[in-house]
Amino acid sequence: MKRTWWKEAVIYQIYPRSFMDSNGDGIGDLKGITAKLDYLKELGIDVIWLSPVYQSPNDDNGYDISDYQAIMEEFGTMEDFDEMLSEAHARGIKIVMDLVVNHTSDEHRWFVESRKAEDTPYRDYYIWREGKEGNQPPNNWGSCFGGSAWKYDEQRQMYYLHLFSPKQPDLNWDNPKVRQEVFDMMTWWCEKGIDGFRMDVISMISKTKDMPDGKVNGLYGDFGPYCVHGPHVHDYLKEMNEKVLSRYDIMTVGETSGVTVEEAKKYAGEDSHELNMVFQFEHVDGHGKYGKWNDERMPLSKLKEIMSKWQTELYGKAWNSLFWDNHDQPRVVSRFGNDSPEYRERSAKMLATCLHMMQGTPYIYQGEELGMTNYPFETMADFRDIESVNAYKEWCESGRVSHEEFWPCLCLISRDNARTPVQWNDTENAGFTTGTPWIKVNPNYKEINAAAEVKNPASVFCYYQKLIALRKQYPVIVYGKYTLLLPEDENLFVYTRELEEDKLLVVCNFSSAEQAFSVPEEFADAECLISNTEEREYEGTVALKPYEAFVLLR
Ligand code: TEU
Ligand code: CA
Repeated sequence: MKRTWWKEAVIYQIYPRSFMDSNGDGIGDLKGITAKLDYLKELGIDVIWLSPVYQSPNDDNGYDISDYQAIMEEFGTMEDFDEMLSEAHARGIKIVMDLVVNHTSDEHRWFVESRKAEDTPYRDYYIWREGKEGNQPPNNWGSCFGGSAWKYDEQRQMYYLHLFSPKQPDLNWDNPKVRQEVFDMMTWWCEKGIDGFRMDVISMISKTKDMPDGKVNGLYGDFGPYCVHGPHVHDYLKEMNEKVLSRYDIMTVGETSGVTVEEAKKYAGEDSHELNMVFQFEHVDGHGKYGKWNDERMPLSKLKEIMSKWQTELYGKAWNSLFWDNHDQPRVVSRFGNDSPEYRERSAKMLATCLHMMQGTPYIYQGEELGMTNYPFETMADFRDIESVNAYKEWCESGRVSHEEFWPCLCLISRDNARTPVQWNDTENAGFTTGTPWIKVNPNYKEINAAAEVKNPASVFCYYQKLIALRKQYPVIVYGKYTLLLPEDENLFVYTRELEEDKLLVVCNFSSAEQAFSVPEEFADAECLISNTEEREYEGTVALKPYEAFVLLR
């Protein structure tokens, strides 16, 4: 298997709005990121995935872009960006940009032109359709953020497609002019010296020509079969690779919601000439009574089956990305661990061990390295995310589901759990801002903050530091072959990794109870690389403490 820098890297995702505010307006910004580069260097990460910083009206917090080659005013200036980029590079940290090109903002000049009644060069830059009889939209598709996926435009007197908010019109990738505009913009950023792209919902850029009603699921029809992994998605990515990606030493990761292993091999195959890797979502996609708004915990055997499938079926064929958290997901220690005072730290370390010893490139979401938890929402006024606010309207205010039923699901799964400010220290607003934060700081910042953790060798931060250092020291962690043990066990996640004569044993107790585990004979005199409890011998049958994790190397 070819060895490359992006296979050996650890990536850190920054959601700029919530990372660090340098000018007291309560909103994170580029200068705030620059001020924290030494902290990231100390953590040991190699690459920053920067969520969008481009000009945007912030209907979806920057995932609705009105100018791809200008910086959002609230985040600073292009000079601030250039300074951050050079300061990161000076520390050996690469910068990967978030490329959001399935859609633009409705305030982008392309859309302003496209919606004009008279013909303009931009007329076919988006997906316009006539409505049905009686002012009905072209079909029954629902958008990810609630409501119909079509909006009627008075000026052009047609409907346009928006798989997300009405302020996020989908681009028409079948139009070669659109593709060339995107490729030119990507080249412009590569010429500035950035180190790659994370590609937002890139699996949705090719739609079928026919757009029939979808299978009704709740209030609206499903657009999936017509808009996800569409007829030309691989043609367009191969074109992007040929015209841009192949010309730079950059890394790419596609956000491919709904991707299967087979599809992933096409997007990220060693010789597909498309992307380097993709994010799959099987382990975090909720399919509960209210769709993703589901408060049932996934059985460990199911989680192990999903993670192991990706580990074994991509091995040697395509490259895995590894994540628990991002700006769209609840905090992993609250979702898959135990965020009680007694077990928060140990379960956070256990989850980190489980993920970081796997095959693939690991992603750390801002605050995950501190063991930050979900937010204790009290009222709807605590929420900022368009998806959460619209979901409550669509499920509760519509009367379909009672508040008592829906509230726990919303609080557990809301993307706002990941968007509360990073907790830097125990001063007011956790040192994130000297102003009023755009979203409330988690009140547990007094106990959970970076200042306390960087100097405490037993902290979650220092544990992540060790995991990152181990990945750099032992190629078996990056390139070793994965094998799951005890597949049926509902409490223990146990697997091995092998590369030449090195063999790892990774043992994670996902339960709040003590569990017996028999260390395989072949690991009798193995070296313990890391464990989340005090030093002890791992041989014979051991009584694992709640959420105990350890790694042996022989
Ligand atoms: O997310 C797309 C996406 O699939 C998520 O919205 C997902 O459906 C849900 O939020 C979590 O299950 C990308 C970005 O990551 C997200 O922040 C944007 O809101 C969205 O695209 C539109 O750009
Ligand atoms: Ca600011």
